[in-house]
Amino acid sequence: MEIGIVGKPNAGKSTFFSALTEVPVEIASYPFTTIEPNRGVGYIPIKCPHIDVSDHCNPRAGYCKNGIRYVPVEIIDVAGLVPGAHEGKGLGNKFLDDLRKADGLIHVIDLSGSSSLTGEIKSPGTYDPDKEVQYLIDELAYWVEGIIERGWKRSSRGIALEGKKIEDFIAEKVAGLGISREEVISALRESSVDLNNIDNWSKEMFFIFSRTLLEKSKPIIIAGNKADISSEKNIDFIKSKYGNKVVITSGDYELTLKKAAKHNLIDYSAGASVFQYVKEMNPSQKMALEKIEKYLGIHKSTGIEKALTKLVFDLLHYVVIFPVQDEGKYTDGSGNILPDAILVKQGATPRDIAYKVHTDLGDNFIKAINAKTGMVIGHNYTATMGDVIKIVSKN
Ligand SMILES: Nc1nc2c(ncn2[C@@H]2O[C@H](COP(=O)(O)OP(=O)(O)OP(=O)(O)O)[C@@H](O)[C@H]2O)c(=O)[nH]1
Ligand SMILES: [Mg+2]
Repeated sequence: MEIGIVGKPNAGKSTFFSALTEVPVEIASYPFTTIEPNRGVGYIPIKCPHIDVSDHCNPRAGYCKNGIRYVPVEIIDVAGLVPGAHEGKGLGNKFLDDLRKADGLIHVIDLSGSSSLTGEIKSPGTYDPDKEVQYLIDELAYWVEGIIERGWKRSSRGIALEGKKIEDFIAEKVAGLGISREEVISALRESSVDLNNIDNWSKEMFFIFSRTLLEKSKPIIIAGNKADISSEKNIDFIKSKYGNKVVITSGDYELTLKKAAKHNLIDYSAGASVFQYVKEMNPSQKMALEKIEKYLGIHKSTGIEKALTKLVFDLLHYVVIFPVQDEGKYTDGSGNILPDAILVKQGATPRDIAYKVHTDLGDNFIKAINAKTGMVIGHNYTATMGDVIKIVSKN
């Protein structure tokens, strides 16, 4: 699973990335601070099933703290995207190719309205953050369009000659974007493009189709960021307009909390709504943390982990399951408790899960057992969050 962070320059993408991954990166109040992509691992917190059998578990990747398992997800932070990037404005849109494999995107917007679409900084309330939402979707669609249009005329003639189906022709072009043939078919249907005249698709047709394909293949959660300096009016507006597609965030506060926890000033778990003071600190540290405490009292969390969780669970429809060998002890062959927590699509069958664990296990699949109930899982079972599953195979 890979998630990309996108948005205009100075929206706070790298701060958000660093808060999520704890990878130290360059952060500054001038546009295009990031040029080369930053890569790291973020974590999704879920209740750990180890509490059923033990007081601990042995994660191979990620970690477990106070009964909460932190499941790893790859995160990429890229350069700022400006309006007209597809025509070469700013750093252009070529760098988006680093997001080809991303399953979904977090769009960081400056909810405080303190920066323009090109990243110019002014005082909060100067700019309209809602403008960021639309132009970004358009720019991403232009990027997809560019990939589809490459060599289109030449190869579209070939389709007619070879008798190739249009969906296969397009699916080959976009396979590198992680887009499936089924998604191509449904985007062709939904965008009502002319299937009998593909040599003469208008610019508009290409764009509508590309945007539809983008919506299907790369769901986007909006992070209404810099909420610590945003007006209540902006927060209420964005929440009411985008509902469950938006999370209110402060990358800056999350980064401060993570740093304070690292220096043992406070005890704080990623995504939590409270933290505890651990030792004496200087007055300015204390003041900064008290401000964050007040913010958490209102918003319940900094929203950083919540944005990632919401994207993966609610928009991408994934669940976390735990494969084990011993369904009584929740262990692998070496006695490790719940070593793996894997992300699978909601609705994955037991055999899909077996393949996700190991190709051999999928090929030799016999049956799966739900460790919590001890019952064999039927073919009509669909993976549910936190399931512990034993796969029985031929060898
Ligand atoms: N108040 C506040 N400031 C923030 C927040 N996140 C980032 N900033 C500030 O916004 C400025 C830009 O932050 P970056 O994280 O470098 O932004 P970016 O989107 O990665 O910028 P580019 O790499 O230039 O595209 C810096 O001065 C940050 O300190 C936040 O949540 N709240
Ligand atoms: Mg950056």
